[in-house]
Amino acid sequence: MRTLLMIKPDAVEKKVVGKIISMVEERGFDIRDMRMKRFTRDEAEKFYEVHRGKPFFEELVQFITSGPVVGLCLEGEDIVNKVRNFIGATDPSKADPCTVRALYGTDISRNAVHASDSPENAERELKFFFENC
Ligand code: FUP
Repeated sequence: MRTLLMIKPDAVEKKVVGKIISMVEERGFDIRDMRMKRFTRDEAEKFYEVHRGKPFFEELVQFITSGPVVGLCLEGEDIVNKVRNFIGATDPSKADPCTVRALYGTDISRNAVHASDSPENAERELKFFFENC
């Protein structure tokens, strides 16, 4: 099973990409592929399609296109759930201590990382970064 972990523009700007990748390795996750890119508005709207129409949609799209992001393809048993637990709750102030969002997130919209929430979404989201992952 595979999942997408995405390091968001706030974390790139804070220069904590290396620290987050170190956490991934220390946790023992296997990195299968990795790439930095910048989303176009069209890609961002498609990536966050499920949130279209919600009050935070426009801010979300603006934020995710505001700078480069780093996508990691992680592979392993039950990896979707494991990585969701590893990143913590959406709101960093509510995330468990020692999770990525608790350590490096700023607020609910600038929360440092994204991780796929199901194996189906993982396959869909990985395509934004990797053609042959
Ligand atoms: P998560 O799966 O934890 O990334 O959270 P959601 O899918 O619920 O939300 C996706 C992104 O929308 C979050 F990372 C940040 C943004 N968001 C807001 O900005 N405000 C909200 O109230 C909820 C989500």
